[in-house]
Amino acid sequence: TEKNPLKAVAAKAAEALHGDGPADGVPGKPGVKTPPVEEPTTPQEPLPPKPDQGAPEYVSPTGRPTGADRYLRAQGDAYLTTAQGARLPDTDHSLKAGARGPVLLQDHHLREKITHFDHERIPERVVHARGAAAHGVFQGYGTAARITKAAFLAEGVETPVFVRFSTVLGSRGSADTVRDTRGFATKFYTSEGTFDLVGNNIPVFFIQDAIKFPDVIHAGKPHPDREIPQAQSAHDTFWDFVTLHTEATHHTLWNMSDRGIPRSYRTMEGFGVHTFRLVDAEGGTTLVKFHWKPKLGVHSQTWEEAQITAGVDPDFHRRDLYDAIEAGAYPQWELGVQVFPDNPEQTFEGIDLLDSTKIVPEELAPVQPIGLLTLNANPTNFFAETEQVAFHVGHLVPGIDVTDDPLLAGRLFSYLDTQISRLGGPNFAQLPINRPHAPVNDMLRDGMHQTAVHTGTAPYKPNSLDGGCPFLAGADTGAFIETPVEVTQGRKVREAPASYSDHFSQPRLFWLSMTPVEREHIVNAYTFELNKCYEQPIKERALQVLANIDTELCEQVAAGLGLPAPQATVPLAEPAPSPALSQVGATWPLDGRIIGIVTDAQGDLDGVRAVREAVLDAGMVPLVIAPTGGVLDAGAEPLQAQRTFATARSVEFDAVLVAGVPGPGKDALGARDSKAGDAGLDVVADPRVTLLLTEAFRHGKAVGGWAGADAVLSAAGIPAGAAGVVTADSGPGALERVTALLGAHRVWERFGTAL
Ligand code: HDD
Repeated sequence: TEKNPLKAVAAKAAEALHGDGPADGVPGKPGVKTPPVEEPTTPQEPLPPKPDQGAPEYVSPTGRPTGADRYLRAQGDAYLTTAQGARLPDTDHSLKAGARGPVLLQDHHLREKITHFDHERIPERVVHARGAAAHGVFQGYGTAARITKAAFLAEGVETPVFVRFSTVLGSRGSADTVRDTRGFATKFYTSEGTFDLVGNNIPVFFIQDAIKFPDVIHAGKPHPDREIPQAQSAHDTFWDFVTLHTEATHHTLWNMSDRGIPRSYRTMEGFGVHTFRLVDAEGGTTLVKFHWKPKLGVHSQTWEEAQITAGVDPDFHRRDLYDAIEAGAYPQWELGVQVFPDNPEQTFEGIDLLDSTKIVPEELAPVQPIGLLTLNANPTNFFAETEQVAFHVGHLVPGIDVTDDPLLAGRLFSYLDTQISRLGGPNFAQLPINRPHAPVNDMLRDGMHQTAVHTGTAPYKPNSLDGGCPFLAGADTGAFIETPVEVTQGRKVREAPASYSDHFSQPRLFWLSMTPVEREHIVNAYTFELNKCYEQPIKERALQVLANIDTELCEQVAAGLGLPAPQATVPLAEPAPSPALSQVGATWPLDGRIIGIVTDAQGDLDGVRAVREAVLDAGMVPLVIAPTGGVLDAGAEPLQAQRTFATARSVEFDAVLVAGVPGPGKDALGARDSKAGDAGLDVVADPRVTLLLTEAFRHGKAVGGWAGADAVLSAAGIPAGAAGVVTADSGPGALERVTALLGAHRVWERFGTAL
């Protein structure tokens, strides 16, 4: 009896074809005929043809149609082709010997498609792998013309730029809001060649000499045996290194401060870190440190907020930058310089300008604005632009030169070197994002990924065949000429200058410049990170480092670790604090701030509409949070929910307002309760609303509402009359009060040791 149904089908098919049953023997054997196979699976009606897919209207995250042709078509022509331009009839099925048969090696389209896919990824950056970028424009104020001949810094000159922000330690797919340093790299496509300012959001670095870079990065990256933790400094190898190598103390302290968890790329300062040498038209030189000052102020998340965000929206900073630019809230920074005389010692007020672990307090050398950066366009393609952009501290233009900072010297080697393996060869400058806007006329030839078709026969100098072309430029024809600084002849040594051994006075300056709430955050950060370490000696060593910064800091962290606080082993200096280092105390513009408005169908929807309009008018972003998605209220102007109780989380909002109920004199809680049945969900009782409000409250955010919203707030356990809790009769009234609070970024009074 025949057990295998396939054989039965085959036999039947063969009988139908040949009428004499299947041939005996093995198919494929010479002389043995293989009968065609009848389709053995259950026949199906073919699926109905798909309707034509019209491109949807693009709606921004704020719920507003943008009208933008943002979805540029991926393909430029009507017909799909191979990479060689042959039109294709099908890209969904491999070429097979029969519908159920083997795939044929002959299928050139299959092989091309899969092979290309197999090679779509390039190695991620060895550091700063995770990033986001934007295009923009830089406008020189002309104020630097006195000290540099750099053309792009002249008055009114507009230069296209591309800026990439990044974290340092995490892989490409890691979360944005981890505690880490942020990169702030700017490519200026100037008329005299490309200038890259490759800085960070922290003005000092972990190490003084580039030869230590592999050490600090190996210590910070995940443990090599199990590759954890991802994008974190809270682990033994990191703290092992930074407590043994105490020149890292200053940078580590900045990391443990709120600077390590920025609210947004748009609210970060940037620093060139090293001292650079500017050269004027007469060859005169000045030493400077570059600063980027964000127009929106310097703001951070709280630590709990950052942790929640890493889970609920790991792309928080990337999304924030993209959305802001798309919404037209273009972020801006002023470029400024601290200016120092170029003296032979290269020190200023006793501070070694060649030591990248030291700042010069702004109170000693004010930051003088020299130009304005505006980011106004998102990348079109992440890979082509953000991933392939190649920065290099050696991309300099006439008027900007380097100093002998040993950290900078190693970087001058490293950046070019890394691009060669990351971008697959020496021709990465030909990639569109890396192409200079100044004319290029080099004699570099061939190599991997050469895309230029060079003409001529004489890519060498001197030559006679090209009439000696190209010629060499001089100072008067725009050449980049290294500044002929004196170099003191010394012995070859592996040593650092004496001042490089001061590892604690500037960390102390930073600590003393912090407000109480910022100090509390620092204590909490050290306590968290060190409690994540397993090794007791590392914790003890870390406490010794802290004792050398400040007794109170050390004692508070020691208490959190359950360890005794050691005494300082160095004299504790008493530097004058630098208020410029603090993030607390001023009032900042509100552009792009996000206001969550909680409501349900029973809420005062006209009030919600009015608040939305007022928020937009103030350059902020309103997001309506409702029990479900969809239209809350049709009306002439439909009110749409942008977030639901399930998708909204407090971390997204800078302030949260609860809509009141319509009509005068109603008890909100009662009104809402009585209608709870109709609406299905009820704002008052919903635990997700309670979570939203309590988190916003705990993170020092302004919360409030109008016309009865106090019942919702009190149901969430938020005490009426607490600092930064505002209610008013109308939506716009409540918004006005919230807006007044937002200028200070957070309701700082609300923080206490319990938060
Ligand atoms: Fe670096 C990338 C900033 C020291 C070696 N660095 C990189 C990026 C930034 C910085 C922002 C990302 C650029 C991008 O978005 O593509 N790095 C700094 C700052 C430093 C610093 C502010 C100290 C003041 N770096 C530093 C040292 C070395 C490197 C001492 C090596 C000796 N950095 C690199 C690198 C990277 C890089 C390996 C990785 C990817 C890349 O260059 O293009 O070459």
